[in-house]
Amino acid sequence: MMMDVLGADLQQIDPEIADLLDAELGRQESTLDMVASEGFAPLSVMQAQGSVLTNKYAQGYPGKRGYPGCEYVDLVEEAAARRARELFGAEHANVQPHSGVQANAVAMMALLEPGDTILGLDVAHGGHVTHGAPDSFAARYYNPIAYHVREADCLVDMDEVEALARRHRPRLVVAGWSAYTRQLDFARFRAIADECGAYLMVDMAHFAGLVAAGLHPSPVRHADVVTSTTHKTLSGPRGGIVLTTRELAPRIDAALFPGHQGGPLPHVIAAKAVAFTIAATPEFADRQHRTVAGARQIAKKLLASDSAHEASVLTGGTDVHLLLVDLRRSQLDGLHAQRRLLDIGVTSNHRRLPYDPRPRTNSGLRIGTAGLATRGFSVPEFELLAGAIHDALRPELDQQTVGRLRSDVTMLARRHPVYPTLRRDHV
Ligand code: DSN
Repeated sequence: MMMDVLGADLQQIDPEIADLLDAELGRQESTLDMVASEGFAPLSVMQAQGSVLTNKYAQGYPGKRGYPGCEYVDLVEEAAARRARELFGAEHANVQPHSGVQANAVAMMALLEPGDTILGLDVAHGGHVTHGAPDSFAARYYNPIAYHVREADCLVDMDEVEALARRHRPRLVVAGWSAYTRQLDFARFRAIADECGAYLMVDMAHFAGLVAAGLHPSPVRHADVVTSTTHKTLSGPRGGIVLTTRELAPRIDAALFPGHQGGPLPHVIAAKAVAFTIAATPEFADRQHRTVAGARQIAKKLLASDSAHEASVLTGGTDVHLLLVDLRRSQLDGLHAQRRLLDIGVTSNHRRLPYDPRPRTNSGLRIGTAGLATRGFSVPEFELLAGAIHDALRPELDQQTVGRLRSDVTMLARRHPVYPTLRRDHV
């Protein structure tokens, strides 16, 4: 008998992949995700993303598609763009980028000619690869100059930004980061860009959720272009957006299509629309508050340590959803510390620190709290977890302590399931 391929369940069609998805659900439920660039998409977002819109080609923009049958896709994209504009107070939103990298590439293509100079934060100092790291498309097509954080306090050195801008006259100044824990001075970046006749682009991929909740200054009124991912603190589907002015909108849209891609992903655009609606709610704002409070709590616990050989925290704390554990004086390196946390059921990622004496194995560990706040963590849970992280990063650690810490983590994971209605028997 022929199998009903269109109607059959995944488990029936492809048990191998179905079992792997099930196993991944189990991993997400039973461990505590503290990778700072990750979050959990609500079921409603995943429903939109797993919808019939995946079947539709919609090259172009609403009302100007290369295919018929786009009447509903048009409405979905218009809703997503309108919600993004309203959420962030932007004049124009392009919701088609498949990722944050693509959003940055589109913005650069719209504003620059090949060979133009861009000024961005050094990737080893917390910048993103697309801001001009060697081997990135930005380094291949443009001329990247890096600014840095100061060695003394690890804060972005705005005097250096200004001096480099005066010397190199960049066409684009990029503000934004992948691993930084303080708020940037967007007004000063704007003034520096204006002085040398540059565009200002802010990549808010990491802190977009905080901006939406009013917990972080918005870059929108300062920047010519703001790019973001829609996952991370926004906890929507994996994807990107570009926000810009009415004046620059045609250039951004043309750089995306036909500049960079053919058909957009209408199912992902629908999921972005759902995520923007959720991000405008008081519940979302409360979650962002718990996110920042949790990161501060963990930082406080690590900073309270009286041993000079234990983990510390870069910049002495955090204003955002992540902290950077500073292991420069610890015998543990970043990779080792990442493994320590994994052993107790916490996922985080090691990262090179500015002025890192161990550039290969790294002296930093990046820990984020957005995912756990989405799971419902608040002060008491973050307090307990802060103690577990602190103990796990002590230079000496015995197996008995590992077992105790792992039980604490398992208890927290059980207390806060991610997707209770999807749960099987994992935790
Ligand atoms: N921005 C990276 C991160 O922060 O993990 C992903 O591109």
